[in-house]
Amino acid sequence: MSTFTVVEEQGVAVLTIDQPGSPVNILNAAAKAEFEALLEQFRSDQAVRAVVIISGKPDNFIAGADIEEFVALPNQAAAEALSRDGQAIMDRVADFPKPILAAVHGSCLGGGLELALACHYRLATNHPKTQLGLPEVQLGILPGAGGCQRLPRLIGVRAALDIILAGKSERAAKAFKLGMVDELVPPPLLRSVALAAARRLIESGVPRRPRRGGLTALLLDANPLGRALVYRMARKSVLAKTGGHYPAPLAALAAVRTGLTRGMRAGLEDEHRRFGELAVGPVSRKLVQIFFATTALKKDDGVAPGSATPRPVRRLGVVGAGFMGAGIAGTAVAQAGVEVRMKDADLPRVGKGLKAATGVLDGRLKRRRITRQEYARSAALLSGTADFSGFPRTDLVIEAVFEELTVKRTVVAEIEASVGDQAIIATNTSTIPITEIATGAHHPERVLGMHFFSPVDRMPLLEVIPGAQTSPDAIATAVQFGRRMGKTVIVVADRPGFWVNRILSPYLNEAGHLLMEGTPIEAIDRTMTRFGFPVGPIALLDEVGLDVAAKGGGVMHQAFGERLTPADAIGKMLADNRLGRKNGRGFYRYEVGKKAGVDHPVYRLLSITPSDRVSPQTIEQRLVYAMLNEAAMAASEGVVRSPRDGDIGAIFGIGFPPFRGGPLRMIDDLGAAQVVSTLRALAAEFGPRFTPAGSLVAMAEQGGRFYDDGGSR
Ligand code: T1G
Repeated sequence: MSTFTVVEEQGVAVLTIDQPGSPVNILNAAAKAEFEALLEQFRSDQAVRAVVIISGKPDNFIAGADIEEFVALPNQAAAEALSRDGQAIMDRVADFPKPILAAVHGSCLGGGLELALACHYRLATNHPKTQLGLPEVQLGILPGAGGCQRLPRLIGVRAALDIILAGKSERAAKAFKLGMVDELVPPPLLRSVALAAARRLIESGVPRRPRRGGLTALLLDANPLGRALVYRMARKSVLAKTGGHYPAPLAALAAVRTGLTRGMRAGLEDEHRRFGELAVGPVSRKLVQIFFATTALKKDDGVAPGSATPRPVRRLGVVGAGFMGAGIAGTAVAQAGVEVRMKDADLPRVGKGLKAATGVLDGRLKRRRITRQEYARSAALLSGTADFSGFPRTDLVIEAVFEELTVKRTVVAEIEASVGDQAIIATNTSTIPITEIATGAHHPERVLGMHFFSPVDRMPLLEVIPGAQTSPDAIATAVQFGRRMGKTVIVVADRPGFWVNRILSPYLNEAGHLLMEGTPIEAIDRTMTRFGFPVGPIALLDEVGLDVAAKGGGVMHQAFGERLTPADAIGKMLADNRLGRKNGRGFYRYEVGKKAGVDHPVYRLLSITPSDRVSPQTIEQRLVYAMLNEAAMAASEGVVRSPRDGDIGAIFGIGFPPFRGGPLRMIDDLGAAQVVSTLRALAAEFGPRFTPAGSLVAMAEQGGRFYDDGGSR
């Protein structure tokens, strides 16, 4: 079956790309061969005077090169060749003697955008699903089919680096403004407007594109000295963001620079050489594993396939209009586009909650992620009540009231009394067992946990927690709705701390122990940001809030005993009214809401004299191994359904460094035997809390692993 179909209309060949059996178009070997043959046909066919490339998929133009194909490459030379061949195809398009136009609707990514860039003219629909971008660095590679060369030539080096180095996608309107797209079109008109553009190009050639950006662009983009400054700044910003752990952005920067300094040919050569190096490197391997894991999670409802009928959610109820409730409501209208009814005890509170929920939309409008019309449409979906009116029509209710078992039970009973007999009730909690909350409910099979992370609109993870009696239908409903809210969803067991807080707990405790031994706060946090976490553990405590951390730590200590004994630090901090960032008093100072340096009086408060006695290696080892050990233990208890879920949860929930693949992947990479022997050494020196998990010891003895893929994907 072929990927392309051709229809000729008045001298224009309309080439529709529609890969059979695939939800998206992918430039794999077969598609590329077919495309090249068609190009040769168009070259010699006198009747064809222009070509329009358009997609037959509903919301996708082309998703790029085939990721499956490039992970299977045997070595660097093969990867280099793949990139070189891709470049050659794009060159053929760019040099084609007749105009070729790209008519883009839906995602146009990676090699897909590189193809569009090689075309002589680009049209795109002004639809939110139309996104143009070069996500390659997110896979640990660089745009390897000429993207590092053509994008900067088209839109200027600064705008191009902004996209390439972050692996960003832009909506059509922004892409048009940047000059990536020549014409914006409403979706139903795409084909006819593209045909008209093709005829224009046949008559009068490709129009000259005006240089954009005025004087600044002239100074920075168009002259070598200005560009040298741009490269320097870009490099600095990449290093600040990646801590030097991710080679792809720097390689892409170098390929762009080579091309603009030494010409297109030299640029392409540098580009495919660097692509080859990156594609077989360890970081790309990990990032691709994460891509496949998140893709697989998009199809996993957390129950055995075919065992559940998820309910469609058209109306959501949210009980509790505080910070979490408002975040949930705002994210639900913005992402899922459902009606949301918010309930709290009185109308002033409801009003405040609604305002905070609209805040999510304000943020998106400000960042131009949504248009004014979309803003208005989403805001109109929000309404509030102080008495459960409207709740009989909800399909799912999420409660986000105070973390207190009796309060939550009462609220669940109130919700049950006011909703229809099919509605699912979710409780947002980080510390209370779901089964206990569901006790006393008339329909515990329709009650479950949805643990959102704060701030809800920003944090990408959601833990869904079935109670002892939750039905598969309820689980699948919550998982699917979480995905509609834009979350990556893992289903985890109803054990204290669930997954994320469980593995976080010993790590934060260990940071507390290190601190109480006199390790400076900066030394602890710096060591872990160097390891690759976005923030260090002490700064994280400030973010979470020390009251919240103390409560969570207490629950974990009670559940797991000795091993999870919290350090004294937090109690003393709380006694001094230090709650962290939220009251501007924590381990760090906050000046007008911005984090400043370490708050030195804290040392006196905790009766410590900071010293550099403990080396960064030991700090790292104690913190990381505390987490690895707990992850292994929790995994063996079945807290996560698979190592994949555990690693994705750690990466998306606490920012575990993606290039390390997650804690369970890291254990596989280190080897269970090595992890066990390090833990034993730590236990001998620092105490039994480091005693290796039984499952790890067994794994070490049997030479077992968490993943059976041998680390390849
Ligand atoms: N290669 C292989 N498979 C892909 C793919 C790709 N590029 N893109 C999607 N898929 C599969 C995916 O695994 C899933 O498979 C199915 O398509 C539907 O995807 C030379 C080298 C396009 C926004 O990084 O971001 O070009 O599970 O569930 O939510 O410089 O997929 O059904 O078997 O995610 O509608 C750069 C990656 C490649 C884009 C659609 N491109 N894809 O999202 O569907 S590298 C990317 C996406 C490159 C060049 C370099 C998303 C999507 P299955 P889905 P979706």
